[in-house]
Amino acid sequence: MPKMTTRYTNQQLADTFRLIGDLLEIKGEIVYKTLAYRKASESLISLGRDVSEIWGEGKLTDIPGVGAAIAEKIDELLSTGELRFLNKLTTEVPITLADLLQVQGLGPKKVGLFWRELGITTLEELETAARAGELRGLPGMGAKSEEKIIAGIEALARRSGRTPLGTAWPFAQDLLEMLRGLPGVTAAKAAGSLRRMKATVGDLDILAAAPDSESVMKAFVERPDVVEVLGHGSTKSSVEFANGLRAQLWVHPPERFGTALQYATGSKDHNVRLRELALAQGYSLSEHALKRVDDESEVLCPTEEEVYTALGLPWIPPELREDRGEVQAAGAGTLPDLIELKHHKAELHAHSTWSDGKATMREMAEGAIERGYRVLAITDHSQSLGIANGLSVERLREQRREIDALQGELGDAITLLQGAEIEIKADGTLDYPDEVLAELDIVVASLHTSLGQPREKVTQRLLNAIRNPYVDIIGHPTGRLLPDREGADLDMDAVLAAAAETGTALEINAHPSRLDLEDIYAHRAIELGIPLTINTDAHAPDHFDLIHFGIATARRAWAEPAHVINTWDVDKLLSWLKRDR
Ligand code: DGT
Ligand code: CA
Ligand code: ZN
Repeated sequence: MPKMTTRYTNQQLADTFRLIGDLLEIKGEIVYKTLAYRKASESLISLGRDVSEIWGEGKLTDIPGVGAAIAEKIDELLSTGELRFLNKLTTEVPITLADLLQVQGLGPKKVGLFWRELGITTLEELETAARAGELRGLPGMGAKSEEKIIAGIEALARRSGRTPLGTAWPFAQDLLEMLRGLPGVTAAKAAGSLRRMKATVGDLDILAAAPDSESVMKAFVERPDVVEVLGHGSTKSSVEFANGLRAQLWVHPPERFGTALQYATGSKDHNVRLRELALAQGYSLSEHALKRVDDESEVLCPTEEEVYTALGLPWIPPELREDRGEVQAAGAGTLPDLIELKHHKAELHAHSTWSDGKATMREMAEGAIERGYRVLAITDHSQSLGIANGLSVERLREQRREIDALQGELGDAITLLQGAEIEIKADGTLDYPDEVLAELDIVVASLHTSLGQPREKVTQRLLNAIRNPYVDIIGHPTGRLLPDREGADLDMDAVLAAAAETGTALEINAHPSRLDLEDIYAHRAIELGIPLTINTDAHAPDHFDLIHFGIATARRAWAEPAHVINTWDVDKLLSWLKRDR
């Protein structure tokens, strides 16, 4: 019996073959090839026995729909935990294209068409293109089919449990703007996990201050994008929107807005901690007021600051309110002096048309200058990432000449760095040799492929990259994609220990589909003295504006400006990049 190193359920094997079938079809393979994978997938799901058992008996080809080629792949998966065929396939066809097939009415032909013609690889990009009317120019497409796609994507979002902050946040801003425009409303604010800037939110909690709630509630539940009213009261209403998001609105009188906002912001655990503190000082704290326990007199708090002040505390930034020691720190006067957007002065992970970016280096540089950046690193993909038009060594050197020329034209408006986002390959080696890395001003190393490897193997890949003296930054360390795709199964203790030893910076990738490192790991990185870096991974100048999601994540990690290399003076940053290791 072969030695089994990895456990795969029938379902996982079936999913793998289904994925292969999907990707091959998107790629444009002939139908009978893709059918074989689909058939094997279905057969594995309805099989009454464990595939690994049958494998142990050496009888894989007895399974209906499993021929020699598929049996070989099952064998490879079960004995090595990997499938070279799939690894190679995903360097040719982006794995995220499979998500597009979940959209009602979208088949592999259309998905392949969008990908080849417009470079669309994710649901997010598809939605943006559909909303911008960019699909209708393609064969067989029109305004109607764009609408259908948008509706299909929205229906998908309804099914998934939590919503990425990047989707919820702009939508909440829209709700707030509408509420602020209503007569009688003196304030409107987001609360709950959204105000705490968690990477994903369960539902939206919105607060409005108004002396009279009735007309405000009515306007809210009657919004045209509300598909269901789940509750309609005078202090609280909840609704579901067409995009699948649910929201509750609380309306409170202005003189009680502070306690209401404090309560609804949470988190629950933070509130429990605060109520304990209040009780110890002779108060009960509720969403309506602070009340003296002895004579039941109320202390009304129109603002949140007044709630915290009444309890003898400085105001605590919402991002910290997770009961991770913030109430104690506030009491002791040791709250961190959190990083803010204004401190962020350098973008160190950005792409251009040299690889898969949508804008030229000049356009990227101009966008960075407009936003007040002092430094921009162009970090295009390295050679093995074929799907992203990764740069050969020759093209990399050609790009250097262009960057130098551009720098000459731009003068001291901004400092351009030539970098690369190099692949950490499936075997753990880096995608350029050391002597090429040595020519670059900055090196970001990232995992994009074979994220599903077993913990030991995928961790070792990251450790190799961290220990390479030319690697400055580990980009989006776990590779997770929000809301549902988990990142690599990393041994984070080992990763953090290695980064602490080498001083390699770990990235908080600010793109809302990543926010990776997540807050808890970034917090531990700070405790270990590991430099953090926050970058948008911009593929167009607009993407620079996503940086605030990364800053918020850093704030949730208790980051102060000095912890984040993007805030450093240019000289300090440049000398750090040249540090001896
Ligand atoms: P979510 O929506 O799952 O992302 O998480 P949150 O934090 O937005 O929680 P949610 O929507 O259940 O409740 C919103 C806020 O209301 C929460 O942050 C604090 C407050 N809250 C809700 N239930 C309780 C409770 O049982 N006790 C206390 N003290 N506060 C609560
Ligand atoms: Ca919520
Ligand atoms: Zn990137």
